[in-house]
Amino acid sequence: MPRRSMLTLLGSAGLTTLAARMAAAEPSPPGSSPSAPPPGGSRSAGVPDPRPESAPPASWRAVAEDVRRETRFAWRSYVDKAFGHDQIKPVSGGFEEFFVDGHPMGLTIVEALDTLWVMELDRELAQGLAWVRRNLRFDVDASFQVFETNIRMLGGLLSGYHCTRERRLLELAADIGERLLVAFTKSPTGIPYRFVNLRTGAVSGPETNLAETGTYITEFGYLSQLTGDRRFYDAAKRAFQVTFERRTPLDLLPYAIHAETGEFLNRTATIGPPADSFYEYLQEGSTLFGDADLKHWYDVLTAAIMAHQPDTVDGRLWFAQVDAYTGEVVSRTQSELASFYAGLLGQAGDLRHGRAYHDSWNAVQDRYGVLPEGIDYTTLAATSKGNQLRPEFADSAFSLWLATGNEVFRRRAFTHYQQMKTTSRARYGYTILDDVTTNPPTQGDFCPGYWWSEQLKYYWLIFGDARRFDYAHNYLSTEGNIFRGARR
Ligand code: DMJ
Repeated sequence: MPRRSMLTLLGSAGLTTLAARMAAAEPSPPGSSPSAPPPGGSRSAGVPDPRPESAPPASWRAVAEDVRRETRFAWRSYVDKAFGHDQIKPVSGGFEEFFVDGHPMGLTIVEALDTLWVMELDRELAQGLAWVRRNLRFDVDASFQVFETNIRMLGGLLSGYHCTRERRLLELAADIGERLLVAFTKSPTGIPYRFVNLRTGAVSGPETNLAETGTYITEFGYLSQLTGDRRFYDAAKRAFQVTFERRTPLDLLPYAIHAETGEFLNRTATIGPPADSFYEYLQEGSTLFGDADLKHWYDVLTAAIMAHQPDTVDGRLWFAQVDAYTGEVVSRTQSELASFYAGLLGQAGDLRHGRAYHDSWNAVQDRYGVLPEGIDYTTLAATSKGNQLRPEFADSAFSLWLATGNEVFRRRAFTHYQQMKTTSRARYGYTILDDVTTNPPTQGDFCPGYWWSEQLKYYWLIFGDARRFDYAHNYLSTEGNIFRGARR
């Protein structure tokens, strides 16, 4: 947030009222016991001791300034060691490309543009913009993953344009949007292929999934608004409609789908990957563009999710993976990426379940310090022990804080930030962790592009009172890109 993202349309009076309501009525998920066990109450062998939630700092502004300092440190390392390459390797000082081996696209720069702008790191922003003007071209004879290119490159260019009004960013956005659109128009169903050759328009990868077919409407819709060309919005919406119309009799969606036949390729429904941002973009698209169809589709699918997937264990709310035709539970593991869903529920108005689900993930943060990539939620044991420098928990904290004003979410984001500094800081920036269960956690050597677009920005916005951000009216995409809310 997913992930995930965004927005409140509440003014400060609304924030106060909601915060008071939340404080008065601590939510508990359906079927939960009235007194949940303390965090770590059902700890299994080999799992680290729980860590207490951080006390609030003396000055939130000082924390925000610290975030800004760390961003500048990481940016300088990137410029020094890897400028123009997609991603830095912060331990060794090397680099790697994300889209095509041997072909740098400046991914980190594009992802960082609006973050640098909103942090008022204008010198660093100028360096990034100069690189983009001089070097970024999309006439590349190679296959690009449509989903990643959309949320990262198109989204990064659009948010960069929204913040800076730099004309070249919009030209590049329109160019890449046109090249990605082919993945939709060449599909007999309108469900996009997974890959497109940016130069030739050759498409490939018809076996796809919900996240990769339904995470376009906010980038494509914004591009349609800026260019006056409806084709982008219409293509993204059609892919949603075709998928929605094929839902099972339970109103659930299996996550794997074939772009050419429209047939589902499996039976499992999940709110996590590879479905997650499909639901996010239905909700956010409906709000952003006032589209009643999108809202209806979101409501129908969410009602089914809430009827069949909630699973309460030890008083904690989780979302099981279920058979989309029978509702039978098929897995009680949960990806860290699913933690975005707490924020999505909150921004869609279901604060009770949003809070409850965030509480569940907070218990995981208490236990491990840094969330592992995957857990068995019946024991909280790590089923996948790394952490790819993930933003979802902080994203949800930001969304729920915006929606409620409740300080508990800001403190959780503060813990997230402190843990990241303690475990992921390296000589040349911030890196992924290979194992969060060792003491200290084992570092890998890679900084994903989304880190520049997501958690740095969430931290800055939630800890500081950012002058360049409109806290009442805003929109952040699944990649954390700002499409609404820049205060110039
Ligand atoms: C980001 O690229 C986006 O949030 C995407 O929707 C899924 N998650 C990653 C970061 O974990």
